[in-house]
Amino acid sequence: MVYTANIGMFKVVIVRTARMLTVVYTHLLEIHHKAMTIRTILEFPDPRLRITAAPVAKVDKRIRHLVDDMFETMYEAKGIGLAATQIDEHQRIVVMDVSEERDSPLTLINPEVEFIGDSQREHDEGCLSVPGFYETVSRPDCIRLRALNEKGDVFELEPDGLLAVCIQHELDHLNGKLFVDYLSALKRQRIRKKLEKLHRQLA
Ligand code: QAP
Ligand code: CO
Repeated sequence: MVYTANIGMFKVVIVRTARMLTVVYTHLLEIHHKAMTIRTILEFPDPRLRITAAPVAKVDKRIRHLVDDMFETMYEAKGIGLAATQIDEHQRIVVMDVSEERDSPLTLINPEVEFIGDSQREHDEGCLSVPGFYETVSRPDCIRLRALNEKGDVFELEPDGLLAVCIQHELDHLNGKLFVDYLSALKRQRIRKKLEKLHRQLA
């Protein structure tokens, strides 16, 4: 008798003979399709962070693969959000996870944001592309989001708090904008000089 079982990512083939129950071989299932890559994150003041991303025409296998790479890259870097622009892919895709448990992935493709009401809120922001710097930014508090998910289905959200801040921050990336653009020219220049120095030392 031959049995097969899926245990995690392994496919196990079990052969039963008269007195033995033997696992004769295991092999990786789906590893080819699920292979993910941690990608390099561009850092300020890299001019490629200023490129406006193009809409995704069709959510296909290649887009889903890119989304997987983005999650892998974001989680590895301990980020809560990453826009495709930050890994030099100029398509309108964002991945996020603002949960403490790191178990609530959210994919936004071709996101559109509308501001509801006119209350603003201040929040400390950082950015994987501006490592080591955190500054207070004021943004609209309540928004309505419309986007496609990784299956290509449209969905809507009316987030507030950290999720609303993060969505606006990531959508800015797709338009070539960074949180440092909301700071004074002096603060922005200081950050740029410090990062340039760091990049020279690492080169
Ligand atoms: C955007 O930013 C954001 O400097 C996402 O050394 C941040 O994930 C929106 C990070 C705050 C709203 C509030 C930054 C990781 C991650 C760093 C991030 C660092 C390591 C930033
Ligand atoms: Co950012």
